[in-house]
Order: sequence, then structure tokens, then C-alpha cells
Amino acid sequence: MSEDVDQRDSAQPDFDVVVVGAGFAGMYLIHRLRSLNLTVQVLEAADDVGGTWYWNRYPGARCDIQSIDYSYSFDAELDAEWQWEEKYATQPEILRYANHVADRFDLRRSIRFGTKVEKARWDEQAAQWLVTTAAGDTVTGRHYVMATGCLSLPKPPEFDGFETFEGEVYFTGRWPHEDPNLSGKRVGVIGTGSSGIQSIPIIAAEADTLTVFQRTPNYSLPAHNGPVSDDLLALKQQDQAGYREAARWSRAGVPGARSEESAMALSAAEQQQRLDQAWETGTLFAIGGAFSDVVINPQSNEVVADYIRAKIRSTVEDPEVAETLCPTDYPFGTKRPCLDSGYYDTFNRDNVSLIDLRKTPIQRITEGGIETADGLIELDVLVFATGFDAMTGALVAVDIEGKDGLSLAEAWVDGPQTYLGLTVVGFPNFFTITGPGSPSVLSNMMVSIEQHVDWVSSCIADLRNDGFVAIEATETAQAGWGQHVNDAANITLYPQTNSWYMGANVPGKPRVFLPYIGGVDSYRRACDEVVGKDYLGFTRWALPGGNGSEAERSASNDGVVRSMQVDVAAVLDFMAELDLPPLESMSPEDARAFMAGTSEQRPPGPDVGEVVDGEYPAADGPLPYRLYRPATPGPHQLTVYFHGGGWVLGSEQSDDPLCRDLCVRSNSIIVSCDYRHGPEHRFPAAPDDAWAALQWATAQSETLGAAPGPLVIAGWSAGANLATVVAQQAARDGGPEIAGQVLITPVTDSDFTRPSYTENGDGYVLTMGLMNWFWDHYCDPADRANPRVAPLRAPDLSGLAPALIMTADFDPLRDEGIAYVEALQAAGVAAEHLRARGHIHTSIGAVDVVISGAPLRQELAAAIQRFHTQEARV
Ligand code: NA7
Repeated sequence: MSEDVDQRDSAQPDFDVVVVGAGFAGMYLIHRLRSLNLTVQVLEAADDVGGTWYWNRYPGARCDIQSIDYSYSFDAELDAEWQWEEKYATQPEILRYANHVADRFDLRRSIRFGTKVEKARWDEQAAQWLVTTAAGDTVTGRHYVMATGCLSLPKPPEFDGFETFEGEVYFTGRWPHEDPNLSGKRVGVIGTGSSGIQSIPIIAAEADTLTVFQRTPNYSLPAHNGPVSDDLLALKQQDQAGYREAARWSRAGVPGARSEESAMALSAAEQQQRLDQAWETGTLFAIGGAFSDVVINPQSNEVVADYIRAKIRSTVEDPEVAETLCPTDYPFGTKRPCLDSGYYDTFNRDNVSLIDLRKTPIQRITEGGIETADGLIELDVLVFATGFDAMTGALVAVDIEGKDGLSLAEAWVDGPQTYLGLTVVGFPNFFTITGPGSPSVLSNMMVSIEQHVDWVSSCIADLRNDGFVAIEATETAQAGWGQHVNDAANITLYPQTNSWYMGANVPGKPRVFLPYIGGVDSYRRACDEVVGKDYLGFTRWALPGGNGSEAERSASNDGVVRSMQVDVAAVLDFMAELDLPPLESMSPEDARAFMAGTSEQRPPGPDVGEVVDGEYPAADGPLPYRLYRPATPGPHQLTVYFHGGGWVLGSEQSDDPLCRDLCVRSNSIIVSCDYRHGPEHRFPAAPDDAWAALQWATAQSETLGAAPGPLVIAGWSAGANLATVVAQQAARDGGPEIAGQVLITPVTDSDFTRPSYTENGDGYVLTMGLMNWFWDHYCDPADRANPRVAPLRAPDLSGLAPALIMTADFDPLRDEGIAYVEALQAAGVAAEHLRARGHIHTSIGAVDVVISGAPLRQELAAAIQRFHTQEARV
């Protein structure tokens, strides 16, 4: 045991912190906890430090993050003194580094090697963890940390007859310390993930024959390994602290600029040039970041995928083998891509053959080799490079029992649930380093490990300093984080692929996206914010019987740290960087010119069949309209749409991408009608024009090429206000008949006192100041109670057309939208509420920018379709 324990009070747990795992996470924990004067015991199954690098000794094992970046930053001297030999360090070199760190900081005295942990149980009374080893002894700790790594539990073989094989068997993840002699032998490698791809070229050079069994081809790039890049070294040496700080606030834990451009915004030649450059760097980040939207936009992704396939075809001589090696059925990056040294060339060797398991699956393993649908392949050596039970496997492999006998495996039966990937409800004082729900495997692990270790250590120290003994996440906080992790994944292409990120490589494992894809930078901000807000989302308590009242001995700070959609937050960050002047500081003319300028830079929205510009007879003369017709055979139903812009800004063209999107998704005609704006034309000019537009469109629907039947009325923001007003007028005046109303974040009232104005009045594009500016330009205070201005105030809402009303969480107008839904429902109108969770007022118009808005637009379009059918109107 550590000497630290000797000074402990016997009534106390043996240690402040018991840690499982002496990889890079466990090692840094020792150092950090000691520096905070906390005692620590690490239990490690292996005989030495290194974690994943201790076990993964297979030939060719290397890191695929550059060595300069894949190293600790916590100690400036260590950082400066260690010189890496290669751009991508080999496993032996990384292990030497781990040993150097262990020696330099005297870490081994806090580690018990050869100690496998089997069980850990939370003792609620004593507020401590009882950790039991395979040898049967127990160590107690106030806190318990699993620093077991994300890829540490190899999958067991999944083939019948495995135990009958009479040759040698090796697992890449448990490679023997003495390299096996493969020369003169017939070797089979199952698996073409990173481990397979790194080891195959070396095994091929040594073995008599090599047969590669491939289930899914991978995207792999040449690592262009060699000495450490002089440029990178110089960059780091110039400003070591700055370099490390940049990594901490980068997206993936590696400093470097990100592309801001979609592949779709570039010509084919420009795309090629970007990819050539990225290819030459031999880094995964360069190719994955060649365009801004590689993992979001299927078309951009296909540009990268195509490029890599072309490289494979030009390298592999046998066209059939080349095709088998080309991934075609999943987007680039959604399975972990690889870096290699001569992988594809290896298939040009005479002693190497490739078996496509999709065509000829493995039927069983026999004593002499592998039997596929095509017959027996005789082997002397079988290598399993079949991967790991990633991210959760090692955690649930220990029988961890939290409050009320709940086991972690039970708690996670439908997939892991964590708060920040650090803590789990029901498991006080339990922490996971780089756990599910944190950037972990999508980032430079060293940066993520350091951040987690720092956070956990400070949390424990804060707890002690604040007089508490225990901390546990709240249900609300954990559920909120889980939602956020899913939201972030769902705007990407990742969930569509069967990968270990999704748990899909392990039979029976729940299909859940395991890491957090929001980025190291935004994740770090969230973790810091939790602490800054006095441990938001946590309950902390002291042992019973201590000083102070019951209330003083516990603190619960319930809440959700992130409820905004990731892409919306990114847009807000981007806008903040631009530091734009507030619209309300401009004249209406300048504000209009400014809006027109920004509109030109936005993505155009989808193609429609036809766009027709024309004029309609508005209340005081003709005004423009723009009609969007679907490409499908007509006739189509008609929807009249009014644009947003606070009755001051915008035109029939200003919501162009949204109108296109609704046209395509609803397969109906959208006719966007302009109306007169304030301050030149104040109330009631706008509703008068909107009323004229409704009458015109109804009368002319056949001329416009629409199918017979009542039309749907729709609008966004001030346009939704006008749609509401004319829908009320139509109900009052006995026509025109309206099939339904689609009201997107509508203005329904002139009351600024609802909570959404207080909560969201600043910082979410549509501000309280801007709304004031709009109102002042639109109408006099005396008019603001008029139901044609504030339709929520209409005395009778009965008999209105069915409505779908969308409100956004971070919108000052949220509560008046909800109030209108409730008022309609109270009046017997079929009104549905669509909550745009985590969105702002302007999210919906940002087509192809706010990807998370797509399902909402789909629902709006579905409502348009529904309203157009007879059933909806019964
Ligand atoms: P991976 O990336 O999970 O690769 C495992 C490979 O083994 C992959 O090609 C799998 O095909 C294949 N595999 C797994 N199970 C089977 C069965 N039952 N039959 C046939 N083939 C199978 O693990 P690695 O060790 O290579 O790399 C892990 C990570 O370490 C890597 O991503 C880097 O982050 C470092 P599949 O794709 O599942 O069809």
C-alpha cells in the first residue's frame, strides 16, 4: 500500500480516491490528486503502467495522433524535455514515455500492479466505496474513479469452433510481450480496423502467407510517417504554453485551423486541391476537416469518400481486390478512419489474399483453419484484430454497485447515461475518465484525459473545502446532458453507420451514439460552466451528525447545463465573433440593406420545380409575390406564406430557402406574398395587404396552377402574425375558407412581460431591443391592443381553421406563441403545438445551416400536407 495511507485516521476510508487503471489517465490522476493533498491508490491489472499501450503490442502499433500532440501538457518541463523520435510514435516509444513519466513523478508508489478489480460497492452510510480485487481484498475510498480507457476490453471471438483451432492464436489487444515468430507460417488476420490495418503490412512481410478476412472495408490514409515535423516542433517550441492552450480550446484537441467552407461551395478543382493538400499531411484531422461539413453533409462526405476510393483503386493492382477494399456503404469518418504505412500496397504482394466476408462469411473455425462459404483456408496462426467493447465494456465489466443495490450494468441496460461523461445518477462519488457522453474517442485522448482529471480532482477538492463528503448528479442534469449528446450526434451522419461509436460491433449492445461530438472546446466550456454555477446539476452533502442544520449539510443545484442545439450555438458563436451592430441601432433603410447583404451569403435552399415572380393586387396597388412549384407532377395544393422581419424588414424573397424547403417537403405550391412595411406604411397596411393576398390567391388558385380546394395560410414571426390576423378575419367574415394555419414563432401579442421576454430578451438574435424597434416602426401604442395587431386578444377564437404553432425555446416570443395555442384549444380549435427544442427565433429560416431544424421543417411541411387533405378539416 501507499505510504500516504499511514497518516490516515482509521475511521476514514483508506484513501480519498481509489482509481482503476494505470494508463495515462490513472497516472495523471495520481500526480494531480497528490498536488491537492489527496491520497490515492491506483489498482492496475497489468504489471506496469501504460494502459492501452501496455496491452496493444501488436506489430505496427502506433498512435494516429501526432506524437507532439499525444503527450501530457500538465508539466512544462516534462513537455519541453521529452523528444519524440517519430511523427507518429510506435507503441514501444509511447510505453517508454509512460515509464519515464512514472519515474519522473514517482507514481509507482501509488499503484498496485497485477491487481484486477472485480467489484465496487457504494456504502451510503459511510459515504465511501468498497473496492474488491480478484484476490479478494478490499480497499476503501471516499471516491472511486474508473480510468480504464475507452478501448480496453477486447471482444471475445464470435465464431463457432474457435476453441478447436490447433494453431497459435493472438489478439492484437493482448499481444504477447515476446513477439511470436511468424516466419514460414500461414497467418490469418480477422478484422480491418486500425489494428488490422497497422499490423497487416508487417505480418505480410514476415509470414509465408497472409489471408486477410475483411467484413467491412475501411477508409485509410497514408500516415507519411517519419521524423517529427520541424514546422510543428518549431511552432510548439516558440510558444509551448500557447500551443497547449490552443489544443485545449480546439475542436478535437489538436491545434489547427478549421475549414469554414462546405465542399459544395467549391469547384471540383478546388475540392481536389484541398484534398491533395490534406492527403499530403498524412493526418486524419486534415482530411476530415478539408471541408466544414464532411460529417454533416452527405454530398460533401461523398467528395472525400470518392477521393479515397480513387486512391485505393490507383494503388491496388488487381481491380477486383481494389473494389473489395473500397468502402461504399457508409460515409467517411462515421467509422473510425485509419492511418497506415503501406496497407493497400500489401495487397499487391503474392503471399497476401483478401477474403470478403460479406460474400463468403466465416462459417466456423476448425482445428486446421477458417471455413468460409467457399471452403477451408488452412492456417497456422490466427490473429484477432476484431476490436473492443468500446467505451462501456470495461466499465460494466467491474460489478459496480451504487445506491440501493443498483448496478451500473442495470442502469445502462438501454445504453449509458451520464452527466458530462463524468458521473452517473445513483453512483455518488463515482467518476469515469473519458466516459461515454464526453468527447473522448473523437478527440486527442491526452487533452481529454487531462481535462477530465483536472475536473475530477478539483471537484473532489472543492467538495472537501466546502465541507461535503459526497456528490451525485441529478436526474434532470443527466437527462438533459443525454439529450444534448443525442442532439449533437443527430445532426451528423454518424448514427446511420454500424460502428463501435454506436455500439454496433458488439452483438446485443444497445444502439446508442457513445461519445459527445460537440467538440473539446464547447465541452470544456460546459464543464467549466457547471463548476462556475456552483456545481450545476449536482447534489452535494455532508455525513449525518456533523455540524450545522440538515439543510446546511446538503446543497442541491438542479438544472441543465446545455439545452441549446449545438448548431444553433455554433451560429450564435459565429455571429458573436463577427461583432455585428444591432439592427435596432440602424435606420430601417440601412437595416434592410444589411439584411439583403447577409441573405446573399446564405445557402440557397433546395431546388424546386419552378420559381415564378409576379404581382398581386394588394390593398393599395400591386405588390410582388414569388411562387414556388414542386418538381413533381401537379396540380398541387396552395399555401400562402408571409415572410418575417418585424413588419419592417424583408420581402417576398427574404425567406427564400425556407419557402423552397417547405415546397419540396410538403409537395405543395408556396406563394410568398409581400406586404407594405413600417415605418413608411404603418398598421393597418400590412394586415390589409395580407388580407388582399389571401383573397387574390383563393380566387386565382386555378390560374396559379393549383388544385381546387381551400388553401393553407402560413408565416414566420411578423408574417405569422399576419397569417393569424387574416385567418381570424376569414373566420369572422365567413370566408375565404382556410384549410389550416402554419404559424412559425408568431407574434400574437404586444405584451413584453411574459417570462420568455425576460429569459430570452438578449443574446438570441431577436432581442427585446429589436422587438421594441419593430413595434415602434409598425404601430402606435394605442393600436397594440387591437386584435388585428395582437390576435391573442381577439374576443372569440372559435371557428378558426386548424393550426400548427411552432415556438422556439430561446425566443422572446415563445410564451405568447404557447398562449395562442392554449387560447385556440380553449376555443375548441384543433391547435397543435410544435416545440422547437433548443432553438432560437431565427433557427427555422437557416436552412442548411441549422441542420437540427430539418426535422422541424419536416413537421411543418407534414402539417401543410395534412391540412390540405379533407380528413384534417372534418
Ligand atoms: P475496430 O476498429 O473495431 O476494428 C475491428 C475489425 O474487426 C473491423 O474490421 C470489424 O469489422 C472486424 N470484426 C469485428 N468482429 C468481427 C466478426 N465477428 N467477424 C468479422 N469481422 C469482425 O478495432 P481495432 O482494434 O482495429 O481499432 C480500435 C481503435 O483503436 C481504432 O479505431 C483506433 O481508435 C484505435 P466491422 O467493421 O465490425 O464489420
